[in-house]
Amino acid sequence: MAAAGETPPAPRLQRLRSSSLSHESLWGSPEVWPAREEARARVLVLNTGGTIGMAGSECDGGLAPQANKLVEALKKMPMLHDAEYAKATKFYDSCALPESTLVLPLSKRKKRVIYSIVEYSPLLDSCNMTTDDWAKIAKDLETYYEQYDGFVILHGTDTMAYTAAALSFMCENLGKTIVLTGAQVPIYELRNDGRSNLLGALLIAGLFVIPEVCLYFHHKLYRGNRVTKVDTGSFDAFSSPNLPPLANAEVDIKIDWGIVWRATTTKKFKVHTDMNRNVGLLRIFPGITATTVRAFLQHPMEGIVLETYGCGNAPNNRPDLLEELRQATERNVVILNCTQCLRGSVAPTYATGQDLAHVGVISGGDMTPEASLAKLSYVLAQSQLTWKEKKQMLCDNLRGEMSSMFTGNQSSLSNSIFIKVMTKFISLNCKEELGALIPSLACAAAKTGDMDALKAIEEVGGNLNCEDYDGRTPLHVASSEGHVHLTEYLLKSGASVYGKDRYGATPLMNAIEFRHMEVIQLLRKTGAHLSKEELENAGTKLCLLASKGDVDGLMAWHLAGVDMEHADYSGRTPLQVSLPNKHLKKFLIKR
Ligand code: ASN
Repeated sequence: MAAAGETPPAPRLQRLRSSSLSHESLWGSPEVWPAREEARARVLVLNTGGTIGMAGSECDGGLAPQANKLVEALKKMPMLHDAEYAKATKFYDSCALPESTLVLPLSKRKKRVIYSIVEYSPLLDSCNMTTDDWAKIAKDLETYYEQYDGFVILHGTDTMAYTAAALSFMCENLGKTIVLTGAQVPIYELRNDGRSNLLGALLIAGLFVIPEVCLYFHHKLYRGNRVTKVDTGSFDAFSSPNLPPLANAEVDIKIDWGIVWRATTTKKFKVHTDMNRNVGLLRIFPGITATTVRAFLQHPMEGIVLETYGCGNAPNNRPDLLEELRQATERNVVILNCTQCLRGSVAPTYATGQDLAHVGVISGGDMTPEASLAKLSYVLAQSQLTWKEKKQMLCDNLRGEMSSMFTGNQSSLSNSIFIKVMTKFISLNCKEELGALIPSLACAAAKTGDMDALKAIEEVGGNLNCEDYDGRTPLHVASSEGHVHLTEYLLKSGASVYGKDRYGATPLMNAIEFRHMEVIQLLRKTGAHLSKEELENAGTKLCLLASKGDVDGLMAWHLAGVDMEHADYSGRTPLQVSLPNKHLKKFLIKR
């Protein structure tokens, strides 16, 4: 037995050591294999600037970003870099960007978060950012998407809500976690919020698959397109007035999985970097002149967010104003109505609001002005759409930026009849306990291929991306079983192709293992890919299959995107170790 505090050797490893296969052939080179006993996540940090990395004072020109300083400073902060582990292991071996790679101390979930930092040049105070900077971030996310499990964007707080909202639209079919964060006080100062904000963002991006563009600040994770900066002098600088936080990082990090937004598609991640710049924000105020409104709406303006009073009201005793708005909408200038109030939404309660709708102004529901502007800029850049289609798209809920009551109904677990009946039936005395059964029910349904059961669970608001006790999701199970239609249904219901079970396996690895070719193709189409580590070990697996003449097994790896020329640990390729089998050789040569 291991002594207290000592880690007992994993039984699986022990078994392998005594088997006839050498451990190198199964686990890679000796200096890396001990670390396999703990899971690792790779996070890419894009440092765009902001106060978190600033220095200076009011008397010497004010705070400004400092280049080439952050990585070295982080290396000296034990909570953000485990120097001992870094020295003892080649933890950065399979990182795309090893030069500036750091590692967090082991998390409570027994996972290492390894993170690489890319520093932008120049680093910016976020007030200096433009749509070109959003496009640069989006392109980097696309470039490195397959090489990292999650992403953190360091950003100034002043325009962070705008960037978060813009990126939420620019990132299409997102399947991984993207977290923006920053600080109110530079990380180099004694009392600062940068350290805990960065740590929280890294843990969330590394440990959880929350396929949204999020914003993490002061122990809370928000949906990026729901936030607004509300305080210049508090560490609690952001508010998400119309949606509760996605997660609270207190003693534990508690995710509210029921509200996590998911792309319901079988399309791959891509970014849309073209944003329309002929958009603007116009805040109505008592006495605003028709000349001001006319000037604001003139060519080349294509769309504006009109910030109105209360629940979307503007003066209706001002025919000159209404006439300017009417003429603009007739010229196909889109006018999106948002409230000036921090919380609440546009509603047809008053005549003063209804008269705006009569001149062609569209309701923005409960969207923030930041999200409305970003949505306008994104939608108006969709050159393949007609004006009518663009207007419809503005009313649709694209990324959870507006509440569902403005676009259609969404069921919720807490008020469903299903839950009530089940609660009575199983004699549980609280709904949460039944909610805890959902993962097992959903995985069982996925195992037997019971689409109706899955639909029933979904109808009552059950999360089909839930994890069972082994971290396995219904998609893992359906992929292992080869249920193609069920897999497709789960993907279209928002299931993530990037979930890893406690053994580190993704649905794609499960489908490869059980050779379900159609499922492999479907998962690949949706953006599933092997990690760098899995690809590095693929050579050994391929050689093993080739030496047994297993064409099906090889085909599964091939469909998963693996090159048949991958060599094993000794440098031999599958072709070199394959049996003298004509079909097999032909297969390997053709690929
Ligand atoms: N001016 C800074 C910025 O937005 C404010 C901050 O980051 N706290 O870059």
